[in-house]
Amino acid sequence: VGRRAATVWLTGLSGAGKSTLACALEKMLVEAGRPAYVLDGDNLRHGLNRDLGFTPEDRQENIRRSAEVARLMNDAGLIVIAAFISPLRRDRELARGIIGADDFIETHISTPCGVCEERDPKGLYRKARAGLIPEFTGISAPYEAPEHPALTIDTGGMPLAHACELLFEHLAKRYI
Ligand code: GGZ
Repeated sequence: VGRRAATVWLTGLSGAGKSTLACALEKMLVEAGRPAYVLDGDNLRHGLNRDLGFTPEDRQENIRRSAEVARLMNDAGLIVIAAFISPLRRDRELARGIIGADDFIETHISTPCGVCEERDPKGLYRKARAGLIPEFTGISAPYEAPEHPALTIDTGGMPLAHACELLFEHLAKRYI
């Protein structure tokens, strides 16, 4: 009763902290008795989306398929936490349309590019700077920040637990 499903859509640069935050929030929700599941771009690209690269067309298809999966999971009652760079506004609008505007919680993980590059957990920024990864978001491909996100979180400026708490509290009003 009173438990709506929703998709928390995390958008932001590689290394911004989307996956870490998504997993922490999933754990927090499940421990509170609320079924939740993470859809992560990096993971889905090993299976469902293994045929896709990083051209604008492939990124759009990546987002479209993943949004369709999120919607199915929402229909099954799960809270979905979707972690995709999803750099273009038009692709996020596509996802919003598939999932349904009422159930789509756009969250900007706004960690600045400099912080992400400093972290560089997988060495991708270094490779991109060396010209080894074409169309790398933030270096050689665009990132369009959301204009009216439901929430904005800079993981460079706060501890993980605090960021997770902000998201949980936002969901608590309607979805938990
Ligand atoms: C951006 C890339 C690229 C390029 C490989 N541009 O931080 P990661 O490494 O582990 O996660 C990133 C992942 C991005 O997948 P998404 O499905 O989230 O992207 S999108 O929404 O734009 O379709 C990054 C890695 O793949 N990666 N090449 N060129 N990120």
